Amino acid sequence: MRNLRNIGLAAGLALSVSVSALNAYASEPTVPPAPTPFPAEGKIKYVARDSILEFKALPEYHEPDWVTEKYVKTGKLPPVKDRLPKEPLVFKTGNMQDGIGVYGDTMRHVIGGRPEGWNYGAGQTQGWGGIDIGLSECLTRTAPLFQVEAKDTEPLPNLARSWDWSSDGHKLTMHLVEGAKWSDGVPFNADDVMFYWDDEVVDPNVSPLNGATPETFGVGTTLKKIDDYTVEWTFKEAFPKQYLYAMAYGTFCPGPAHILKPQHPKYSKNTYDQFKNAFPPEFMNMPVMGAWVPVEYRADDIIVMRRNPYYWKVDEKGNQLPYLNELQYKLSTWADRDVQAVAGSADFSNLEQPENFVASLKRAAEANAPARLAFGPRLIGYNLRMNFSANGWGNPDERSQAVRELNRNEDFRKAVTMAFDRKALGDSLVKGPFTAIYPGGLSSGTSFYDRDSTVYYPFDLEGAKAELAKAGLKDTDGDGFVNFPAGTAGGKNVEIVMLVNNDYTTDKSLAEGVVGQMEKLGLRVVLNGLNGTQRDASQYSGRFDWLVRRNDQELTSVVQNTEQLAPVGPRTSWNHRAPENGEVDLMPFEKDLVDIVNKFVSTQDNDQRASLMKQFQKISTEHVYNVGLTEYPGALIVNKRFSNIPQGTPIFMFNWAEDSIIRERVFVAADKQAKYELFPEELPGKPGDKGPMD
Ligand code: BQZ
Ligand code: CA
Repeated sequence: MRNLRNIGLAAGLALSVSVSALNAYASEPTVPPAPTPFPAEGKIKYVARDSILEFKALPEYHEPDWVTEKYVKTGKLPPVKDRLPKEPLVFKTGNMQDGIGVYGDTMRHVIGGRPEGWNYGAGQTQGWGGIDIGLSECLTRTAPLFQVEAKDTEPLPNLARSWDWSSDGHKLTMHLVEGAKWSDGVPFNADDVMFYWDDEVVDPNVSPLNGATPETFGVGTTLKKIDDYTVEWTFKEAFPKQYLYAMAYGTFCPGPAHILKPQHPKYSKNTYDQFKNAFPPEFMNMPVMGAWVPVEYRADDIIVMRRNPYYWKVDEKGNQLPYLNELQYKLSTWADRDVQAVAGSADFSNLEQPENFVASLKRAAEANAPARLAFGPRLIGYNLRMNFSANGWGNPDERSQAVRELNRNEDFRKAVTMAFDRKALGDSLVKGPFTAIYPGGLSSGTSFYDRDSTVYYPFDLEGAKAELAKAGLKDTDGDGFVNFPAGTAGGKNVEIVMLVNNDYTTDKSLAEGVVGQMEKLGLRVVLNGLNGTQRDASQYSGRFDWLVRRNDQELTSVVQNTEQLAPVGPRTSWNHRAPENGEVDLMPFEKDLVDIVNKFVSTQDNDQRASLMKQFQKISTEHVYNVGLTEYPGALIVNKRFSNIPQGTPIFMFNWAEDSIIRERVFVAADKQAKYELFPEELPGKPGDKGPMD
């Protein structure tokens, strides 16, 4: 009602005041309304960080009987104890909800992405949905930290089993797991780490998937090999413990140097493109450190992965993990993943598209429902992001350049944010208590969120139109859409091209909502809908004016992908990067955001970190760094036959649930095992061979 009163008031006064004074009565910035309480089911059981895992030698080791019979006794594989590190990673039973597991069965995923190839380090996607998460082991691991209190936590050891800081805090010595092997039996060591760092992160011609750049680990940071199992980081700041998060999934997951290096342009006649595409989806048995290896690929149908016989993790009884012999990834759509998971023809889904909430809830509530469905906190959110680069990122044409200049105009951004009826946007996805008014900035579900530091410009179409006029835009030809000023882009209607991920109904629905609501403001927005892979390519190269993008870890956890909060480096922000060989043309408030993020990274004082994030939230929302659209809770759907699914796992926080549930510890009790395995008693073959080992 507040808005109506405002408009009434403003209209009443309009008789006696000029348009310019009208702005004074546009609804004043305020804090977002308290979101409808949404009781996240499955309360998280908080545990101590060191109660999850450790590295140690055990008196004996075990493997599935068929591995011994078919592979070890026939000499095809060495005994399991020779396939494990001296001190493997041991998952502690106390942290396993259903205890020690048994071998057998498969987990059937459905995904909406498609594999470009297996060269993750050169930026190829494998189709998302947990494939790359399952293949890639990274220096540290953070996804399971959802169950550890935020204040006293630190990333878990993984490929890096321990680390020590120098007394002045500028050097970090990292000790790698010793004696672990790639899935083809070749030793893992510091050469793999250094190839990823030197030839995939630092090499400006290579962009790893999930966007790691040298600045992800701090401007000026260096890394060097000390010996086969030791590497040493050198940082400009002292004790920047924050970067241990960047050494987890997404940004530090080394590939097999023995396979990749020979294809890299620095060591071959290949071009960078040939390097990136050297391992197409048909290249089977790509060596991995992950628990499962791709052994079968049928385009638009399925990817099948079989257990890695050299996997370097065990349970406390010495059983080599994983318990599940196989993972399947049916190549379909993201919406189909929800449908199949609740129907029982698939085993797992992150319910993240509100259009599917009601039907999924109904099916999961039935007595014979095959799957459990549990909502978590409101951590799924969407932002409209404007391209702030006015110095060439993405090579804009005259029209696009003019739009970017508008994007950099605060009156224009205020007009846009005030023109959004966020209640209507949320209701267009799903009615009920799920969606909340989200003005942008940090997710309300993260521990760093502070509502009082969040500036919200309430829906006020008249006020928005006044702001648009202040930005110098008028509808000079009376067709309902404002025009560029004469002499800019031919004085034609402002036309904004908005990049959208066509793989999601939700992204498309929100984008259509944006087009409709901007039309009421008098702004013409044109959709550029691409599939996920093409959308990522256009976005990373800056070929967009506006972008509708689902929030990533920097807004849902703050400590993961922190560099993406602001343009702290030339290629770290989602919507503001440097052109080829230039600087990022930061606006004054962006400089403040960069300073805050840099301070956040180099302090471990929890109170200071909390207060820095309040400052970040205030500045970024006040200056409309991004335009929030909506936020809501996701739900985890897992087939009931699986055990060791940690209670209350959020579908997204430090990473997605495919990582957080720790799939290598998940098992199916013997009496519940189904015969879904497609390659029973088969193991991966040699790199490049077709299918499993013959
Ligand atoms: C989860 C996730 C696991 C990427 C992807 C996809 C890409 C983005 C994002 C999500 C999918 C699922 O998200 O939607 O539930 O399974 O894979 O990686 O949206 O297009 O580029 O950031 O994670
Ligand atoms: Ca016009």
